[in-house]
Amino acid sequence: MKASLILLGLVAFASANTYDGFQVLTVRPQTTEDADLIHRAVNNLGLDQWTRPKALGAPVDIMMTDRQANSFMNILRSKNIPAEVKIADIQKVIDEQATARENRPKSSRAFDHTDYHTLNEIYATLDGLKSDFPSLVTDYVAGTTYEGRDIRVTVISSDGSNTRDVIWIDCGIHAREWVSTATCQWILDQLTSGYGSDSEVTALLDTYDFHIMTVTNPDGYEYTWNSDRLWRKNRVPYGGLGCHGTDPNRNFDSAFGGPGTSDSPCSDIYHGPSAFSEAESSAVRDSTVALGSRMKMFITIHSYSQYWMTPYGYDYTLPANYDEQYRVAETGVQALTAVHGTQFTYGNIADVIYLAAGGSSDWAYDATGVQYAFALELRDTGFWGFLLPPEQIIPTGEETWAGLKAAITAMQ
Ligand code: 0X9
Ligand code: ZN
Repeated sequence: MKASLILLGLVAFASANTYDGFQVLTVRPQTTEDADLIHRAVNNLGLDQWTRPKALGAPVDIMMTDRQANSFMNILRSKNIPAEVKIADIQKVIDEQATARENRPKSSRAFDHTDYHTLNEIYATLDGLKSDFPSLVTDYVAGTTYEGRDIRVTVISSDGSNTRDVIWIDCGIHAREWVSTATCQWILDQLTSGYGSDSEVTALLDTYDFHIMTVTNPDGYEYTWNSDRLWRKNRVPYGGLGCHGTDPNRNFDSAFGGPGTSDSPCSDIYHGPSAFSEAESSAVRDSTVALGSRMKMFITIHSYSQYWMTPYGYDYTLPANYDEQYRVAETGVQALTAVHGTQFTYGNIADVIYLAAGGSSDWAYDATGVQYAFALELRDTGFWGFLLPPEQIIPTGEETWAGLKAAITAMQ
């Protein structure tokens, strides 16, 4: 008995990914040769590139071991490519945040925006919303994941007629982007607590229904809590190589398999065996297609880098109504910045970050006819990256919600 318990403990420990001896470097390639060199190093060493901006001089954040960083730094120095250590000890940050979480007093409020929450806690809060606001909140299951979890959509509607125009918001399609999931919870809280008391929210909910997918990738999210804090994809085993996961945001039928995707199941940007092979992308497709012409805005929320992006990501062409989408994005960003001074860059995906095919917002714009399809990257610009401290959940929620309200109101 004891021996098997010990064994179980060992197995559990062995399966938890540790980031001991890992750091994040920021590199600023100055020339296309510099960018090529970085690209080759990332590919050859199989490094986890946290950001992939295409502009020369923009910070590229890359996670690697201390040993890799030493030799990489030597090469960069010899080529005069600016680089610095951004997060010196990743495991230390993960451990400190976990300890702080254990010691933080638990809130008695249904929504507790002072911390991130497990999948079970989030789903319990969503259940509670239905009983607390029976005339405002319903939900549906949009799909079931490989590991058997529900992918849920919460519907906030003040008339329940299912005929009003709809704002679609999904969060957490990438598991490690915790502030995205937290921001959907913030938005749900504002909508439900504000209806009838906050005039802006009331006006919005007298015009629109909101369909909110708070945890788009629940298997991945659960995995970031139990095994690997920095997991990005879903958890489907592929390729017989012991690798798991498709990037659901490369799996939409939108230039599937094109630039900025990988056909290796071991890659963080693996596009999957075929378009919509995955439960997460299929759930977004099925829910939004079912809304038909009711859907007026499609918003998918990621982190990090502080961008507000319009299509396209699969190539450099611009959508037919680019000027209009740009105007609304700009209005949103101005309102967002007005709250805490947070700067956002805005424009089409391919120019703001990089080419990436198979993404949800490109698909939504091309396939559903929605005229406003935005992909947001929330805080920060890399000081904490995916490990954004919980103290920043509320300010992030405040500014993002202000930006979204302004954008929705600015739509024509
Ligand atoms: O690469 C992505 O999927 C997103 N960035 S992230 O760092 N959060 O992974 C950007 C998505 C942009 N949308 C499309 N490429 N369609
Ligand atoms: Zn993402």
